[in-house]
Amino acid sequence: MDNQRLINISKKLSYHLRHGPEKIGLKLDKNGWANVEAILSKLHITKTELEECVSKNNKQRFAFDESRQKIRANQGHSIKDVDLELPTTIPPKILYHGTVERFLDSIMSDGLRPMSRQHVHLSDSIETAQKVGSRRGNAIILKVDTVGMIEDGMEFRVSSNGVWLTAHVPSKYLSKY
Ligand code: HQG
Repeated sequence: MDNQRLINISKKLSYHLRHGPEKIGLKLDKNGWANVEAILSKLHITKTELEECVSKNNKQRFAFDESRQKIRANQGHSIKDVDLELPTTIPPKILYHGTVERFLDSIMSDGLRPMSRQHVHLSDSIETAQKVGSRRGNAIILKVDTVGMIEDGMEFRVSSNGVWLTAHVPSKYLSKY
């Protein structure tokens, strides 16, 4: 499959598995799984193409279940009633968030909010935060004091593709990198 087709299918998968399954009449279960056969027929793609999208995806955004009959997005959902049931985990002492200057005033007063997604997305690498921020302009990197957050009872989870997730980062745990 050529790269452009791979990207196109991947974008459709991201959208339907995270945000709008109903737009193609797809059903996700409570843990976010969709039936593979349903995806194939609704997106008009072959099983081989779907497998290639999953294995070659640059961020490993999707995963099959053990039976390989179900597929879900590893993170990034906006659908409220999907629960990936990830266990809480202790993160590295510092995590990073890439954003842009125009959001800073709001972030520094209100903290990092999930906005349209279920969670605030954080990374353990400056490089990844840089890439995430650069999607919107000149990236500004924020450091998150996870030790302080955990002491204060906040929780972290990590998706199977390595994105750190939390509900809210109050601004007192944030500083500019
Ligand atoms: C900002 C992509 C104002 C936040 C990426 C961000 C990531 C606030 C935007 C993943 C705010 C939300 C997630 C506040 C947060 N006031 N702005 N209080 N709190 N923001 O896309 O982290 O390709 O939902 O800084 O690579 O940018 O989809 O989050 O700029 O991993 O797999 O509000 O999405 O991955 O934007 O990106 P997003 P994000 P995928």
